[in-house]
Amino acid sequence: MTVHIGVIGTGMIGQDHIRRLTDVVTGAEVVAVTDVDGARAAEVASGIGARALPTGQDVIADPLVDAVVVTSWGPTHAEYVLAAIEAGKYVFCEKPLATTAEDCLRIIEAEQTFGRRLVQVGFMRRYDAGYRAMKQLLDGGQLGHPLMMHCAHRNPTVPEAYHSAMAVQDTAVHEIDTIRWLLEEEIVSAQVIQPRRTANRFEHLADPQFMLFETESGVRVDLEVFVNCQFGYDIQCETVCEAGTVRLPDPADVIVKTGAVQRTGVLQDWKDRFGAAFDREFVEWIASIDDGRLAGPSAWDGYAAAVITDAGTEALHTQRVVSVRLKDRPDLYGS
Ligand code: NAD
Ligand code: ISE
Repeated sequence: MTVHIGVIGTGMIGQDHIRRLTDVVTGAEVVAVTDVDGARAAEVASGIGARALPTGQDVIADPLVDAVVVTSWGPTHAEYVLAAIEAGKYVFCEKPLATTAEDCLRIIEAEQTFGRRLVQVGFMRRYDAGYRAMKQLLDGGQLGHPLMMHCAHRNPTVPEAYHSAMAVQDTAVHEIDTIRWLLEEEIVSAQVIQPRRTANRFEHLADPQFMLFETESGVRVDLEVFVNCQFGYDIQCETVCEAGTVRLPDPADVIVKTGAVQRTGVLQDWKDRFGAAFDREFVEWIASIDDGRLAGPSAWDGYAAAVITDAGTEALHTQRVVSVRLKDRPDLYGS
């Protein structure tokens, strides 16, 4: 069976997902796209023989569209996800699910009213081979209980529009999801410490930031977010357990020895670092639609991430430890 997809938002990641749905994933076909930049949508559509429709609502309502991919700007996500649920269509939404916890709750309520899961959120690290190997080991219990995690999320540079709260809202949100997923427990507090600022930044931006999270069982997580580190896109994660540690590998690359120096390359962006994870994310999303049972990150995961990033934003502004308070998890999202 071929799943016919409509894509809302043909910017950077929208185009990348359209490419993988067209060239990498079998059993999927992008049949309609839209963007507020109509010329961009038309150009993308003509490249794959799809139709460019005027609005996101038109894509969702299109009878030829079975499932929707939302890759527009974050503040527009909730409206499209809610409309897709209303239409009874599967919807894959890039992070964030919504920019407020209240909107995430509206999505959860709509999905509960519908009666089964339709929403998957684009937390692609759950599909990365290194993170998956780490999870398998932690789940197996050979290393004992996790006690601490040390993480780093480094980008070479960010554009001027990136502001200090985006360090948690846009960047650390990926670790927030992976911490919850790896440890299978909720985060209960967040703290943000501001070290000396790099000179390689815009005046308005607090960079780097040092974040501390605590989970229900008392696992402590430190996370360095450094989005103007200059040297590359670098993701680190080490979990320290009672009987050993497990750490993400660096992406494989050749080692060059020349002129009395040994060197290896460092990737420069998330598209390369997580390219294989994005591919797997979509392969599994299409397979789960075929099965009629979504298994990837849910609207609940999107809601939890929103509440934790809100706590992180408050922690940044107040310099205090901020508690995280989640609603009770509805049965639809497991225990
Ligand atoms: P982008 O600015 O390149 O693209 C966004 C596109 O959405 C633009 O073409 C814009 O014109 C369009 N758009 C805006 N409002 C719209 C609307 N109402 N209807 C239709 N189209 C609309 O941004 P991007 O980098 O592609 O990011 C898009 C989303 O993907 C963001 O939510 C971002 O957080 C997320 N993202 C996720 C990852 C990841 O690692 N998972 C990486 C990058 C971006
Ligand atoms: C971007 O939106 C992403 O999702 C990237 O994975 C992250 O590294 C970057 O900091 C964000 O701005």
